[in-house]
Amino acid sequence: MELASGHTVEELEGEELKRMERDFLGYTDGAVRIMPGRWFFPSAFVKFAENYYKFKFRESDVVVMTWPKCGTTWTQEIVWTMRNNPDLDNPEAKISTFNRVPFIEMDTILASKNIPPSEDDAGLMAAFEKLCPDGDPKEGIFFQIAQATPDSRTLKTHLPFSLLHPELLDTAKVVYVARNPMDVVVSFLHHSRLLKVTDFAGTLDQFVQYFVDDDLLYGPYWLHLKEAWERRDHPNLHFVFFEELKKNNLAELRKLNKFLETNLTEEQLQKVARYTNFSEMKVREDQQADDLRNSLANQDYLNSHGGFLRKGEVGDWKQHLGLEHKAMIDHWIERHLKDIGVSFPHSS
Ligand code: PPS
Repeated sequence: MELASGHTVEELEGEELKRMERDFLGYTDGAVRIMPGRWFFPSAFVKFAENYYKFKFRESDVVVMTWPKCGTTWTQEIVWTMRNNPDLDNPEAKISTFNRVPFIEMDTILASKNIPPSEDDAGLMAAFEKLCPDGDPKEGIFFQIAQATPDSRTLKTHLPFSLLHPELLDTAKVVYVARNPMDVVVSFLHHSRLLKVTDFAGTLDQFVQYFVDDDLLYGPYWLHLKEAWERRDHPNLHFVFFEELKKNNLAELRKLNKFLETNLTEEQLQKVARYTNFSEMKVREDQQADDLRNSLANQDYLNSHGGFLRKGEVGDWKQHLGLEHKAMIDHWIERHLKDIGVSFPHSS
């Protein structure tokens, strides 16, 4: 089967599918690899692939693009706040970032377990009915909300450039965030155990193996990064490292100020920095826990291990990964990233 992007679909089957369904209890409806690339998704991706590829970006859009767990939520909150709330007086900020910054392919992620029963989520459906009065929920609630959101949109995606509109970068601004793979693995393991859509039941060893085999949700991190890195000189692409954002926060915000053309004063940038630091965002996460987030999480795991904002640190992997895991990921870096020329600052 050929997709609008020219990719073909390979369905997982046989022993491989059985193994995946044993380790990821959330994969209840099959999974696919999108070729070339080996991008890995729940089967529902196929239904929405053309919508994503043809998604109409606008000149006023800012798209925050990352592989999972690289710092999307943090960056989208920074970008949204810089653009919409630099004096911290916009009442819309009370809505959770999850609902202010449309996540383009969320319908695909939720479809594997068909949760939440989206049409029972009153807040989400109210937003859908307001923005898409003629919309059909079956065609993707999140996708249609993203499409119908008025200017100036700040959008979130984990999709790689090759699965999105080829003119994305000539149309809209993209902020790409990269993070060192050791911390990404630890963060993604937490996420995959926390969320019902993945519900990872395996061990840390198995999870690291899935990572180096490029078999986690969204597929190869290195290829995602490569596609962005190759475009880094495009004037509409701004490349950020999680580690720099953490270490030199204000300096990174100044760079974003220039890229986004937000013209914020130093005082406003300092306000944004404070408002988006880990502890402040964590307080808001707890206060804003909405129906969707609650219904997405395994409650026992949430109560014992915490929510999406876990640690927010650089180098926390050292508390979790053993020498063998490090060697496997180092080998993965050597094999895939060395030639691309990306190295992660402040990570060793
Ligand atoms: S997701 O679910 O894929 O969109 O996750 P994503 O937002 O990309 O990444 C989640 C990790 O980012 C951390 N985070 C932060 N770190 C520092 N400061 C702030 N403000 C912040 N907000 C989110 C979050 O805690 C996840 O990392 P870990 O290492 O798991 O804590």
